[in-house]
Amino acid sequence: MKHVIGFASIVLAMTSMTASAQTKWDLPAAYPAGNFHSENLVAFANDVEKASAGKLKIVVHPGASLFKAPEIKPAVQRGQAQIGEVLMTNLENEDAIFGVSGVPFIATSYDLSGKLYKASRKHIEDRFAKQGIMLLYSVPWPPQGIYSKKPLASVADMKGIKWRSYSPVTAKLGEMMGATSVTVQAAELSQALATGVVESYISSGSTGFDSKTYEHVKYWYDTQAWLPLNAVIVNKAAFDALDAATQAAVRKAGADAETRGWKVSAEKNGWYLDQLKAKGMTIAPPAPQFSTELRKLGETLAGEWAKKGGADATAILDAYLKM
Ligand code: PCA
Repeated sequence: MKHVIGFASIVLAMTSMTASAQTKWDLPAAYPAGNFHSENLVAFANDVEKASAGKLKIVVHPGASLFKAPEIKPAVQRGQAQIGEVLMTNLENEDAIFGVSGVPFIATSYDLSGKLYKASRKHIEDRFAKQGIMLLYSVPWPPQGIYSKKPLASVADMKGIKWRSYSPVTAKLGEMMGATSVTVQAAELSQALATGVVESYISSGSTGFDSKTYEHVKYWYDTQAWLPLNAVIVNKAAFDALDAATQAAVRKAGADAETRGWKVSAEKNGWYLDQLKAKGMTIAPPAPQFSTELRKLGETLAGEWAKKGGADATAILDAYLKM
């Protein structure tokens, strides 16, 4: 018996030694495992594990399996998750500046989005920092276009349509077009389409593909309205608890993931749209009238955003326009 106890305590001591040698972080994410953002997170986690010689293991939990989209930021802030991926426009009710990449028709290409990100990054970083959060890296979704069951020639065609929103601005846009807006996060979108709760929404080819929107919807209008950014955020206390070499590994892998993510997002955009076409969808530019009307609504929304964002929003837009 004495021998058994002795053996057990040796095993226990060894286990706690391994535990202290390796730190494990959970990384909740809201999008499916096959999505390019999620694949990039896994590549990032692998890079960190390699560069830290196994000292830091980051476990990616895609598909809103650990926390639902709106719960991820609070979870990271409270330290329930050490790191997580969030859609920044979702945070815009908290602070307009977080929503800058979701303002309609300000940055409508990868090139312009990159500039807007450059102009706004410091402002966003400072806001997160005040909440004990570190902004590690950011990657855009492909350009946003409008999915619809029926063909759309003008904003009037949106009247009374059941519109899915994913952020405050997308909800407002739906209402301005006369649609009935309901907020549904990506993880519940397939079901909302299947049950008829949703018949139209604005998003990328990526989310249309992931949610099998093509099973219910025939049209996607390539409005290129904006390219919203996902951000990977870290609990600062958890980061500070790492040794300097591991911190450097996280920063380096984050910077690499950012470069890779922007590239893959742009490359895969075409691939996603091809998949939608292959499934029988019509991918088309918006009719001139529809396009003009949408831009008008966008101007109103951008004006409201600039007002809410105050001096910082003005500083961001000024810097952006000079780039
Ligand atoms: N997909 C996400 C956000 C933007 C996008 O392209 C979604 O529709 O929820």
